[in-house]
Amino acid sequence: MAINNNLEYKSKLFAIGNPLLDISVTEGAQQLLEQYKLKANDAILAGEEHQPIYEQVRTTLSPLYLAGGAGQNTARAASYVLPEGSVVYTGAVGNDNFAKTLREANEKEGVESAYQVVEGTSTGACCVLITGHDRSLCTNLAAAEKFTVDHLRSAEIKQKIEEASHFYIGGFFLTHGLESALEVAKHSASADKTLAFNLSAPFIPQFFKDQVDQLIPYADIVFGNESEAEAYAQSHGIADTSAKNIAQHIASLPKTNSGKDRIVVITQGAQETVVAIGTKSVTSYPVTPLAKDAIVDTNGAGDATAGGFVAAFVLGSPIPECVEVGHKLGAMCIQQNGPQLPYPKQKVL
Ligand code: 26A
Repeated sequence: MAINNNLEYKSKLFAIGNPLLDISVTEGAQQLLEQYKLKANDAILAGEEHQPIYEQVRTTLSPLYLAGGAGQNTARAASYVLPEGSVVYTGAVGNDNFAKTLREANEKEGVESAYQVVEGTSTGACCVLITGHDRSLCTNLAAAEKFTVDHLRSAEIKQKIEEASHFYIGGFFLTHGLESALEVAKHSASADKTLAFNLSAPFIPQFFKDQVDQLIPYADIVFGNESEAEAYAQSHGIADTSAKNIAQHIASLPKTNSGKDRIVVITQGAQETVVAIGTKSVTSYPVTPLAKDAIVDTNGAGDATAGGFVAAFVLGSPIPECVEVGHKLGAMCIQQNGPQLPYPKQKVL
């Protein structure tokens, strides 16, 4: 492993996103998909028509309540690899039991919860419907979308941002938090730090294209999966929608901090992961397939993969090793219920 050149920073990774509690259903999921007209493999913001689903799941089924929120899952995964005290995560929560569960999960994984607590609101929730290897995510952001840039400007959080060497922003956060995302992004670029960004879901590059386009110039690392990359290509009029072409396209977009190439990582489930580095290279990395019956559920797999990659990157690992650690955490995650990693901890680096 290469030696980290960011030792002067106290906390290595500062992540920001929507803290959510996942309410995960397997038995009865197919019926709910049909009833609420949800796609088997998708992530959406809940509309009016989806609101009864949470109460229905809670009162008629036996869901699992698990820590979620895509950026928070990535923060916990990165912390699984990094030394104690390396990861801080922020986002907005209510003052309730859901937030308590999230804090406990972060604590178990060594992530510092630097939440903005919005009194009088409920912590956000994501209904997760598991059917086979697909997962459908239907989210009520609630407190999460009340996050304000003032929180980042408070003395306490400002200091944590100063102390960090790397930043991670979930694309989902751009549904409401562009101002805050740009605040962190501009700090990262001007201090020559590293910002990682995740496209998060097809609807982000599709419906929040302007926000994505405003953030990407500051991004040193961009993550996405094949359907998010395709949605990006469609909203940007890119005819060749292959993962390689889209990775190369995003990697070569203008960059505020022009001193280092942008790295774009496109995962494709069990198919090879594509990594483009600036205009220099595009490389495919095969994924070691898991036996079908070893897969419990795929919720959080992409987040864990991004977390593994980022953690190895923070530690100064070369790109192939970052990909390998990402793949290992992704594989470990899909063998658990929801966005969780196995304990006792397994060595991955
Ligand atoms: C704005 N939306 C829709 C969301 C999310 C989200 N995290 C942040 N914002 N919708 C689903 N998730 C989370 O994604 C994880 C899987 O990648 C879920 O909580 C789930 O844990």
